[in-house]
Amino acid sequence: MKSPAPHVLHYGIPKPLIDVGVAEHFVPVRIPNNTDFSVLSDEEAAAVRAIAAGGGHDSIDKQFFDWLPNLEIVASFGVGYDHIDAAEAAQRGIVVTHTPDVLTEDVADIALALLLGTVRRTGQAERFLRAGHWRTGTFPLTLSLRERSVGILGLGRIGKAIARRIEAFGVPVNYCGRRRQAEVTYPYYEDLVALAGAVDTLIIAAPGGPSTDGLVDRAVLEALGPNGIVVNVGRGSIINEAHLAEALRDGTIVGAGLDVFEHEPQVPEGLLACENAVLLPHIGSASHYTRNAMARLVVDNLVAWFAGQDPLTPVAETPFRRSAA
Ligand code: NAP
Ligand code: 8YV
Repeated sequence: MKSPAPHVLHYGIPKPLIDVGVAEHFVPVRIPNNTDFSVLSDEEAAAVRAIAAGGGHDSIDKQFFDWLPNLEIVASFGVGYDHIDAAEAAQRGIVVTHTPDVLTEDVADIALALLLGTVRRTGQAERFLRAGHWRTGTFPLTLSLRERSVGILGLGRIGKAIARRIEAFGVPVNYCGRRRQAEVTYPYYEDLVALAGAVDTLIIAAPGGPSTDGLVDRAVLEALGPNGIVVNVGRGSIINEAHLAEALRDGTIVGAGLDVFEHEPQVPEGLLACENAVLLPHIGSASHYTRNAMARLVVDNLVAWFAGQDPLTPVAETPFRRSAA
């Protein structure tokens, strides 16, 4: 007799393609507003063997794992998984998967859009035109990418895709991370303040979590200097937002382009008040093409796991294999 299809909880901001994939292969389970655990009986919670984590970054942690005693896999929509307690999952033998690579190029594109928007003030120029000011005057001259030098914090998949684009613009690339990478020739800085002192444009593509929390603070911004620009497509928590708003206001640096914020969708008033900040609502991966690929990868990880195959894209903390078992 065929064994019954696993029950899969689709958690987080709903993604229609994940819904379709889960419904095709599994028994879908949902909880209203993502928070009301009590709507599932103990028996229903015990039937859930997987979470398909849709959009958003609500935490998936010990409390969740306790609540779902037969959980085997969390398939997350997104490459960053700082909202998932992967170490705790590993302890319990629960595999966590994410969606690397499929979003890399789109996120790198948005980093460049933020950089150009900040340096050439394209957003302000468009608002100037729409307001009719062009009829009576010209838009003020702006900064330029020429004679700039870039430092990348987090030279991983996305960081390298950004570096390739920056190189094509003829701008030198430097980087900072926890280790020097043998496969690249860009100058390496172990220390972030030293990197910031050597460049005038800092682009952040590192993950969130305790190891990067508040890394970009007043000292880093002061080292960047009055011609300094910060672009962040990593996680909002990496920047001390109060220090950044102050630095933008008092001229410590000249501009910032941000796709991510510490407490999304809240954006600090201090940053909203800065005309020299370009602010986007976390749209790095938000194209139809990329979001569809991410949703497919979420479902494909679940399908592989329940077919007795290795997960396709597990996170480093949970390198569990089916084939080796
Ligand atoms: P990745 O390939 O793992 O790259 C992350 C890089 O960060 C690695 O080179 C790593 O290098 C470095 N890193 C890790 N911890 C660090 C630390 N404590 N200090 C300094 N560097 C550190 O990941 P990815 O695919 O490029 O994604 C990077 C991040 O981008 C994600 O985690 C996510 O937060 C963010 N993201 C944002 C969007 C968006 O829509 N804006 C979309 C996708 C991803 P070392 O290990 O050598 O330090
Ligand atoms: C997603 C992201 O928008 O992949 C990531 O780490 O930040 C984005 O691609 C997000 O994870 C979905 O909410």
